[in-house]
Amino acid sequence: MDKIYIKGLEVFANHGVFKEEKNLGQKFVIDVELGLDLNDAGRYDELNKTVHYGLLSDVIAEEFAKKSYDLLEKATYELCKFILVNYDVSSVKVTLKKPWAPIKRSLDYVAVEMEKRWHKVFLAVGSNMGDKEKNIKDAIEILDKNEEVKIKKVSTLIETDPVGYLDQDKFLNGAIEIETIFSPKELMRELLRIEEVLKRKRVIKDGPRTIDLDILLYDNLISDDEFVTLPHPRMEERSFVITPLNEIAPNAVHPLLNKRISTINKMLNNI
Ligand code: PH2
Ligand code: MG
Ligand code: MG
Repeated sequence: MDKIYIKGLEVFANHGVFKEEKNLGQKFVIDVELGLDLNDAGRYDELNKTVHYGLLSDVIAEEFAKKSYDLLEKATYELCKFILVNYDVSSVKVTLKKPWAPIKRSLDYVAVEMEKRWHKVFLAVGSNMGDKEKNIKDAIEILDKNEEVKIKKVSTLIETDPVGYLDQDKFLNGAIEIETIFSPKELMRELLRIEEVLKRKRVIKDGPRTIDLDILLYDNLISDDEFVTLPHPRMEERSFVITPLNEIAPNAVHPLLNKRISTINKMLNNI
């Protein structure tokens, strides 16, 4: 990945745990590393194909001094998020140094460093209660309003027979491609929150629901975490997941099976 660096940007601001730090302020030194594709700017010599580092330095300085946080961690995190959300970059690394930290020792500085980026994620969506299409549209709209999520593709919604618990209405199912700066856990919490907003009640396992939002793939991550198991454990067995996913991402690769979605789709649907 190509990089743009801003190193040693000095900003006077009021972040700190102690009230003296909040009142008096102090010097901070910020290093920023942007990860982005600079090929076209290199080839065509056009400013609008890259990020203007002069303007960005001013905006960072202004944004950073606007707030007063307790922790270097919080100030660093917020700066990463601000840059990812407002600039066309795929990753950002911020190092935040505090050379005048109130420590009665001789030291150069204390610092926090964080790296954040946009992750490519595929979601499954399903509904078999109430106005199914509206439930799914509403869920997508709520997701889209979140600045930490970008909706990239939405599949056709297909009607499917219930799988597992059979004594329930037909489902409407689809797949969604998003980019997000949420971690898997944060994304799962956000999906559960949206399910709650849309009045999902957990009564019967695999039973009727106004909305179900599942994380299928998160980059090519493999995880046995109980809260977010990745890839989604039963996705390759479920035609109601694979069929819409195949429409929007036939060439995506299942990182455990090491097979493309198009291949899994052919095996599953006997094509
Ligand atoms: N979801 C389930 C269980 N069964 N069947 C269909 N057709 N569609 C679903 O989304 C679905 C299901 C558990 O999440
Ligand atoms: Mg599900
Ligand atoms: Mg679910």
